[in-house]
Amino acid sequence: MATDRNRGALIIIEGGDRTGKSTQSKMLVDALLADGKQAELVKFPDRTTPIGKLAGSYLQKTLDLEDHAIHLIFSANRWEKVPSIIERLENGITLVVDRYAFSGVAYTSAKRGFDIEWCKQSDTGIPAPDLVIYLTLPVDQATSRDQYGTERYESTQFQKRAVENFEKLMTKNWTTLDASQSIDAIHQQMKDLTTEIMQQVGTRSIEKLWV
Ligand code: Z5A
Ligand code: MG
Repeated sequence: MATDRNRGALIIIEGGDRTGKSTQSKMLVDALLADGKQAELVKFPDRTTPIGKLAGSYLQKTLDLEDHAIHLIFSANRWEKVPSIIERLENGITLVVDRYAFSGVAYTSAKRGFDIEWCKQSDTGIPAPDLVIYLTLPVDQATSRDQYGTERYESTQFQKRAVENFEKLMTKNWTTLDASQSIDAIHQQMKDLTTEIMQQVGTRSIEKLWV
């Protein structure tokens, strides 16, 4: 990486189901672009690649996979994007990522017989975020939002266990936002947080997650 050039920031948007991650990720990228910043949206699972198509079929319940195998598929879907993530960050592009390894760990470890440390291993070494914005909403409110309920994992008990697991993964570069606020209010807070981090990353090297 050229040391005299500012890199982009790696901003992760996480949270339980229907907390507004996709709505906010898109709004954030649009706002950064409107301000003349370089920014792109990344989404996991990326259901467009051959690996991501397996994850998509699993979520839509048209494909059954053993629980360890699907965990590794979600991780592989991130690893296949690592070269392009690093390249874009080094080229000064800020990436707003809608779900990342934290979802991978939180959802798999909500299954019986999985511990968090095992779940973290397959994503260990992918680019570490500069900021994680974690959206919180009581699961009962999330389940009443539009489009809830047909994919795998969309049950209240499973979601509650996943949310507990997210909370075990929090570190100091996480910021929690109340997802029951209005879409615009959340957006403004996310934009302020992101702008501040973009100014801070400078030429700092990209770290590796959980290393
Ligand atoms: N999964 C996994 O197991 N392992 C992994 O490694 C990864 C994922 C990466 C699908 O993910 C599943 O994959 C997910 C985790 C698992 N399982 N579950 N459960 P996905 O990201 O593809 O899921 P999705 O279909 O995009 O749903 P989502 O991400 O949960 O929703 P969202 O993006 O958070 O919410 P939204 O689409 O922006 O908004 C939902 C609705 O709420 C919509 O009608 C909005 O207009 C409305 N909304 C949004 N914000 C607000 C506010 N502030 N107020 C009121 N209404 C709002
Ligand atoms: Mg979404």
